[in-house]
Amino acid sequence: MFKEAFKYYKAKWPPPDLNGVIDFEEPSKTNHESTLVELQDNVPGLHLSFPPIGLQPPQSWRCYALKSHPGILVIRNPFTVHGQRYWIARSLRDYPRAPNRINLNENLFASDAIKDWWNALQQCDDKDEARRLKISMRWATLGYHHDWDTKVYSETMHTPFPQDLSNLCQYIATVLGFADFEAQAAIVNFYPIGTTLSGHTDHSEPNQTAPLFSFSFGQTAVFLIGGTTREERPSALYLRSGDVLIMSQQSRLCYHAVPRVMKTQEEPWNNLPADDADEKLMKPERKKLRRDFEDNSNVCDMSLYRLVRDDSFWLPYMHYLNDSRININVRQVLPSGVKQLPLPPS
Ligand SMILES: O=C(O)CCC(=O)C(=O)O
Repeated sequence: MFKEAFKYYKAKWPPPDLNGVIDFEEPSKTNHESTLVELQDNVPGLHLSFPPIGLQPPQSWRCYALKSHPGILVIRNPFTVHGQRYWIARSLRDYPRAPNRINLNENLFASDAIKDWWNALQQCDDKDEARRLKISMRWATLGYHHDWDTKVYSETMHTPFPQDLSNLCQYIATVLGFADFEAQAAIVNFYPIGTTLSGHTDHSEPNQTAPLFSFSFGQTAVFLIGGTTREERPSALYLRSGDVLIMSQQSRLCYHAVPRVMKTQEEPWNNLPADDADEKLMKPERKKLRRDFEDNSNVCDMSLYRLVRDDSFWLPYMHYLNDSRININVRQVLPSGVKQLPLPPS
């Protein structure tokens, strides 16, 4: 069932009928009403204030659950435009650098490693070479680095997790009632249009009860969520730029995939609002918080946050996003209260 659905939505010709894809932008469409539950009154932390810079206040979030897939939650783009730009720039400029790992450096000697992929891409004069460099970037790992061969996390492949991303997840987790969540590992997936991610479960984490947080930016994905076996029929949903998908409880270990990344009509990362919500968030009542951010520059890179407002800085990011999607997929690895993974037997 899962494989068939994957093939159906991946197909170039004939193109799939997308009418059955659950659309959080138009929740009242067709038969989705029976599938989608708007959660507003049941979100424990909707009253919370002081979201991290770049997030709208939770009172304005639209949160959904899927009746057919208990544990799947979706927040429809809770980011401000500059918030989206910040996370896109972090994903492209910063996360593919040491100490994080990237697919391009797998199996290379350290001396041959690409140290700064985004910069190399910007410096590349040869159009074909630049295209190759762009589309060959597929993932970066942060924190506990996913070992694609053994699928086992280890302390020897562990580097500090970015504090800003941890902070973002912690806030969203608290709003949704998962206050114990600790962000410890992430995969940043890069999807040029036409690429896919086939069906799999995420079961490498010793902690499989903590939820998984998945952030989408750029072009739109068709995302499949199934059951705990490949035999169950999956549901298809659109994940658009800014959407946050949470796999919790029964859905944490369910099969999922991205069979299609498709060009979107809307480009929320480019639509600078006439009424600058971010600017308001940085005004007097936020002064103390801003001071906290600046005191601890790790929590949010304020200089990057200012830079993404500048159109000439933003231009190369806009070009990248014209035909690509980015997904930041964050997990807790350790059981609550545990400080590190057991050492392997000697
Ligand atoms: O790109 C996505 O939305 C999903 C990514 C994913 O499933 C993964 O990294 O395990």
